[in-house]
Amino acid sequence: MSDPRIIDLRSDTVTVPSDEMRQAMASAPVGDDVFGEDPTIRRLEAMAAERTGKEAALFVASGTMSNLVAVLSHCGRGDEAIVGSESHILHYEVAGAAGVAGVQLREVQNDERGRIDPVAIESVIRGENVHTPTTSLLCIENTHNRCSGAAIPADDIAALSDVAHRHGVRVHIDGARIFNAAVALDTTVAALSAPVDSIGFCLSKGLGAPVGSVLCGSGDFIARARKMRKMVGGGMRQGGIIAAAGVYALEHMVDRLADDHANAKLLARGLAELPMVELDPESIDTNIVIFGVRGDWLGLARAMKHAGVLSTITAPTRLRMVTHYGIERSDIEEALERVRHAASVLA
Ligand code: TLP
Repeated sequence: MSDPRIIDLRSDTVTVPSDEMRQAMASAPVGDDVFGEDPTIRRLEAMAAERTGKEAALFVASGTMSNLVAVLSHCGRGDEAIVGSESHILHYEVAGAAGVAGVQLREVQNDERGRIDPVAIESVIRGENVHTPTTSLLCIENTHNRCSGAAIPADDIAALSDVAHRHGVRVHIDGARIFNAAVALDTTVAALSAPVDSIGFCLSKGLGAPVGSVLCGSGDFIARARKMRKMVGGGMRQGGIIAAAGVYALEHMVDRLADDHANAKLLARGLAELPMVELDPESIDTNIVIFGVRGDWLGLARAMKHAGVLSTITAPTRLRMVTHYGIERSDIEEALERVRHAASVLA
């Protein structure tokens, strides 16, 4: 290999903090957050509440913890939560809803753009019956990771929330990448969150912070969530050191997400030209590119890795590449060059 630099497109979770972000962390004022005394965490929570248009917010360790604490706070043991068939909660959170919260997940079909039919939601909400669990929560994912990072528009979220609320079911958004959705849809996170009861977003993905997510909702909901976070061991002490990276991320890292989206589009267009690849580049909304591979998909993944281009496998024959902070346009051009070569050797 002439250029040995690894181009890591496995996930936007691989970003490392910039010098400026590290500086902000080093100089952050801190205190004991379990006593409510960490000024930097309080500042981050106030900013997050403001950005999502909610009353209050809670800093948590991860996106997974944000979803788990939301489920614990919205549902009782033996309740049911409705989730999309391709949702992160269903596929990648170690069945925490069942294993920790005692909540059964009921799946409804996501289409390839991550959408859910409101009629399908209505058909699975349980009526009052001695035999059935209580449906207490609907979870929506935005952007939709396993559906190629599709951005779900505010109208779709409102339609789903209307159905749920009509039946007394609360609504949570797994907004791990909600800032990507807002940038792609040219709207605000508050507009996307307005119809729902709670939303969690991640700081540690495209926003480039090393750790952390924030769960947002009403004052009562966040008071409950604060207790649930403590229950799962997520009460932090001088966590302002890491919250400072989140403050920095919200202030400096949101607008640049548009570059990641442009790079993902460039990547998708290049990949789509390869005979082995099945992909409509125009369907890529944000920073996640998922493509089908005709023929030796495992061979292609291995050959790309050997050439220093890292991807992940989302399902047999399907590979994922994610653009992020630290990946420039020139890296995408170089990655495409290497992938073209790897594919031609395989063919
Ligand atoms: N997603 C990760 C992996 O877990 C697959 C990734 O590389 O994309 N919700 C959504 C929609 C996510 O994509 C993720 C992480 C999470 C929640 C969980 O966040 P963390 O990793 O902070 O627990």
